[in-house]
Amino acid sequence: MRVLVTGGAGFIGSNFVHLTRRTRPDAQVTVLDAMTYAGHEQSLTGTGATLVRGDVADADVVDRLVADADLVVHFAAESHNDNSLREPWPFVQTNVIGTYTLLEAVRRHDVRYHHISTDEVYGDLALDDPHRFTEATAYNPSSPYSSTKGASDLLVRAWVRSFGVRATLSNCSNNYGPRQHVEKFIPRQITTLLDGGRPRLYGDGMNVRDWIHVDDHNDAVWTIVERGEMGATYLIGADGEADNLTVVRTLLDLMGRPGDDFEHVTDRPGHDRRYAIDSTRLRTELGWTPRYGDFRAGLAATIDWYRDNEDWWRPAKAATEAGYAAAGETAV
Ligand code: NAD
Ligand code: TDX
Repeated sequence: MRVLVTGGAGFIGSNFVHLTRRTRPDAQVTVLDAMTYAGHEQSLTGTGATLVRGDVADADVVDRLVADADLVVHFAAESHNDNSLREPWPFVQTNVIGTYTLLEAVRRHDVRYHHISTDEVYGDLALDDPHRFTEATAYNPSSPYSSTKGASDLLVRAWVRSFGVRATLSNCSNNYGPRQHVEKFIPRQITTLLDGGRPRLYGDGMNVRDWIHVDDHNDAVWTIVERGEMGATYLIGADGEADNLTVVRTLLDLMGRPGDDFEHVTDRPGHDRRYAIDSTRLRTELGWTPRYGDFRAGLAATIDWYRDNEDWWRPAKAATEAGYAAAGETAV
């Protein structure tokens, strides 16, 4: 099978390529990646994948690559909420126009398509809300990032209904694991701690995210690609709710630092309070279960990865921190 993976030099996409190499060694993988600040060529070392540098919104390169594929898995996106608050345009261009461009190509060439999306399209929940997100939850995105992801999901659904495109969709909760950019919460705190600094918690630190190991996410994606109902959406989650303060305290403990050795900083504007996924549909209809049940052990392994791979993250660290400072992040 010839698989085109967009955004395969990023965090989740590169882990998808590694997982595919381990579990489906006969697949021929081509990665289409614009190699933005978030793309790392090193992340594909040893996978045997062919890397094509190009933009998912470039109809010519997309058409050529889709024509030669049996399956497209679309990870490419501008993915960071804080960046979307500073400069929304690249999010509209890549997440909306890029998805449109891919949909037109898979429609033309009748190629199977899987769309990677996020639980953030559903907005947020109160801390004491007994409900979790399901496939029936109404879209209610908060940020420029999540609204462009929601828009891209709606394009996919329309292309399925109007043109018979063979597509499935998945909306996953917060991923953690190796090769995640240092702008994101967990790698930012780990690398700051490795540098002797103090973790930085937005606001009161009580915001809740539903953490899943990146390999569990990608295993679910393969399950949906192979067994999912055409046109359907599946929510992917591993019952991993934790507030940010607890995550920071766990990292401090694992790295031998006192539990209060962090600072509160300026809150993110419009900061979603809580995400929580009910993945019953995926589990009951497709028989999927997560394998990484122990979040603390997963965090310990992630710390080890960043400790062992400083050459991977070091080049981006100073510029990322300078970006946060320039955006006005200050201790409160
Ligand atoms: P990432 O920022 O680490 O990687 C994105 C990749 O896409 C990078 O390699 C980048 O170079 C590439 N890219 C960006 N613009 C492009 C363009 N115009 N053309 C081609 N390539 C382009 O992101 P990630 O965290 O790996 O997220 C991957 C996907 O998963 C995204 O669609 C995101 O919305 C979704 N998602 C992420 C999470 C999470 O916790 N990180 C959770 C749920 C869903
Ligand atoms: O330094 C920080 N301090 C902090 O308290 C950073 C970078 C974040 N935070 C908070 C904000 C969130 O409550 O930690 C939480 C997680 O933040 P991010 O890593 O930026 O993730 P989030 O905004 O939840 O979005 C992520 O999950 C859903 C991904 O970046 C998205 O791509 C995905 O769709």
